[in-house]
Parts: sequence; structure tokens; C-alpha cells
Amino acid sequence: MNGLMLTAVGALILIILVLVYRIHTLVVVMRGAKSGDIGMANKVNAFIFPVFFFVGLALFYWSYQSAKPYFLPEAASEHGKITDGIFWEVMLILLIAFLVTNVLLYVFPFLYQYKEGKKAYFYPDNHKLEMVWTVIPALVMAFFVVFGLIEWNKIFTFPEESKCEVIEIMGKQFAWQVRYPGQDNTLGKYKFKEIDATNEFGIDLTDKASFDDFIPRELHIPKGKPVLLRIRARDVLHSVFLPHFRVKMDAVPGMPTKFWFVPTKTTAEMRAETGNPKFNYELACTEICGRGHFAMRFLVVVDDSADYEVWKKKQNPWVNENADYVRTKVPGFVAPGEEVKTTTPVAPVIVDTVNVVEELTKKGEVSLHINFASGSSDLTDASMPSVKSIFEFLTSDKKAKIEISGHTDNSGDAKKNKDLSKQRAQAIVDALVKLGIAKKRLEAKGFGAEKPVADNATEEGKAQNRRVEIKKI
Ligand SMILES: [Cu+2]
Repeated sequence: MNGLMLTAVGALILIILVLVYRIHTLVVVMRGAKSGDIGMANKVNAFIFPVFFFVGLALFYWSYQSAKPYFLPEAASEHGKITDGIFWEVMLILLIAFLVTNVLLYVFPFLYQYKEGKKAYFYPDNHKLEMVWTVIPALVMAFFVVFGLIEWNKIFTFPEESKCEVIEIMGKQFAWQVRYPGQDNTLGKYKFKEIDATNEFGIDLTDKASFDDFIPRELHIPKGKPVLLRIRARDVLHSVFLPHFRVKMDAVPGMPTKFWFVPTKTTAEMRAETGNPKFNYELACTEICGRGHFAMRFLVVVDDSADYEVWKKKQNPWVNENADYVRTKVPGFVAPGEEVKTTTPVAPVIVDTVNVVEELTKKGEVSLHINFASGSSDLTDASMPSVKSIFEFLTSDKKAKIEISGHTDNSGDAKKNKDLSKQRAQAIVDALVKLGIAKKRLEAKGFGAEKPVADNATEEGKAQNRRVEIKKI
């Protein structure tokens, strides 16, 4: 049986006893007892008063003791210890006032019950006494108000943001989300219009400060450092409740709030203190915010400062985790380490059908479309037949010297194109040397886009221009 049931049963028994007693008294009166005849009734009544008081007091003590294991452990924040201290000081004063007034209230009827021949002392008022019991409570009250305000002001004097770990907490139906400012220690701006299924915070991607912000699935905070929570709600009222830190602050849609505190015990320390290896701090919602309100539980971890820094370094910025989404807002965005899929159309490839040996022998020059890896001077396998045909010519005409010139289309940087075309020509020279042609018979030149043979306005024209010319010299 729990405490509440026991108390209820006790109260019921008392009510029944009183009822039975009252009925008995009435019956006595009905039978014609005299009005001056007090009898046992008064004695029993007088006795019940102190009994009620002491039984009630015992139940009160018992309920306190049995509820004690469920009390929150000692506050895990600096200000929490202060507010807890004030709470228990007020409790102590209230307990003393309660005991004094109730002892008088319940014991007096017993002490001053009716006695034959004793007349009640007429004592209508006493101004001194009135003063005492008005002024003392007023002074005690004033002391707590002033003392409380001083502490309240300390709690609500925010330290400089640069000295705090600034973390944003956003409540929505039905979850909490937290955002950290990342390396730059600045939370990126947000706009409610940017909120969608992916961008739940409504992060403003035009603000570069948001590019290192990260959104983890747990709230990590460092021990011994001020933590500043920037609190907001996306839909209805929620309330940030961190019971172990004695933190509670509403999350109000359209009206950001904030709170700061200094955690004083790591999760590991709290596990040791409570003797519960599974202990975890938590963030809950204390606003009845809808059907899924109960689901608004968020794991909180207090690390020592070294662990906290390690954890922070491991977090991946939100933009990197959502690079595809970010690209829809910031064209060309590339997350670090991300391989960008190029969307440029595959350039047309021209397959040469000319007979290189014949052309060079007859005309002394030939234009070839040799394939290189994109943007590099590496010969592809597809280009080897062309290289071999040049080699054939050079072996058929052992005295011939040739000039190999590289040409590109006009896309990209002119200087780079020229260098690349030279490197490509050189690559063919190197390939021929490897096949056994003397170096002195070969010359490499690069012209970039200087000598187009077709219109660079079309992809086909560009393909024509990307070529290698071989000339007998
Ligand atoms: Cu809520």
C-alpha cells in the first residue's frame, strides 16, 4: 500500500469515528440528558485532538522518508546549489512555524478542556502580542525576498558570450534539437522561412557563420564552464527543463529566451555519486505541448573539458552532412572530402580514320584527335593506335623528323591551355621515345587555343579543335 492510500484510509477511519461519536452524543441528548451535563463526550473530544496531531505528524514524517529516495540528487550546477539552499532554508522556517502553531492548536483543546467549576479566562486582545507575530513573520519574509532577489540577480546576470559555450536549443512538436556554433564560435543566422523537412532549424545559408555549425543528437556540455542556452520554439510553447541542473526556461515561439549555468559534475561523477552506472542527465519538456509531449526527452552528457573538446572536434558540420541539400541553395557547394559528380556533358570524341603513314608521306602533315584523360596529359588506351601509326611512319622513313603540336579548344584559362597542349605533345614524344625513336627526331610544341580549325561555339567545333598536328620538318 502506498503512502497516499494509507493516509486516505486513516482519514476515513477518523471521519467514521467522529461520525459515530456525534451520533452517540445526539442519541444521549434525545434521551433527555440535561444541557449542563457534559459527560464523557468532552473528554474524548479533547483527547482526539492531540492524537490526531501526533498521528498526522508521524504520517508526515513517514511520507517524507519514503519519498526521499526519489528526490533529485544534489544540484549539478553552481546556481542550483544556491536555489536548493534557499528552498531548504524556507522549508525549515515553515516547518518551525508549522510545528509551533499546530502544537498550540491541537494541544490547547486537550489542556484546557472543560473542567467542573473552572471558568474560561477572558482574554480578548493583546497589542504587544499582535505586534510580535506580525513583525517577526514580516521580517523573515523580507529577509527571504531580499536575499532571494540578490541571488536571482546573480543568476540572471549573463556572462560575456565569448566566455560561454553558446548552444542553441529548439523545441518542436515533439523533439528537442540542439545546434553548436562550430569552430568560429558563432551560431549562423536563421530565418523561419528557410525551415523545411531537412533544414529544421531554418539555417540561413547565406550566412557563412552557419557553415561550421553542427547538430548532434545529444547535448554535450563541459564541466566548470558557463553554458549559455539560446532557446526557441518552432511551433507551440515548450519548456526547457534540466532538473539536475535546476534549469527551467520556457521555449516560446517568436520570442527567443536564454539561460546560463555552470555544470559542476560530469556524467561519470554523477554515476559514481548516485551509485547508478546507467545514470544519465536529461533534458525534458515541462510544457504540456501536445500528444507527443512525453517523447521530448533528450540525452544530456557532461564531459570534462578535455573530453568535451575531443567530442566537438568529431562532429561534422550540418552543411557537410546535407551537401546535396545545401547545393540546391548554394550552387557549387562542396563539402570537404566530397567527390563532386561533374554534370558537364560528355564531349564528342572524334575517331580518326586517316592513314597517318600515307598522309605524312604524301602531304608531310596530318591532324589527329588523340585522346587524353580529362584535364591531364596522360594518354588513354584509345589513343595508342594513333601513336603507333606515327611510330610506323617514323620507322618507314628513318630520316624524317617531325614536329608534334598540341591544340585545345577555347574553354578555360588560356595560359593553362597552352601549357596543357605542350605537355600533351610532349607525352606523345615520350611515348614514341619509349617505342625506340630517337629524341632528336621529335619536337613538341603547344599552341593552346591559338590556332582553331573549327568554330569553338559548338561542342563539335571544340572537339575538332582539340587535336594534335604532326608535321614533317
Ligand atoms: Cu514540448
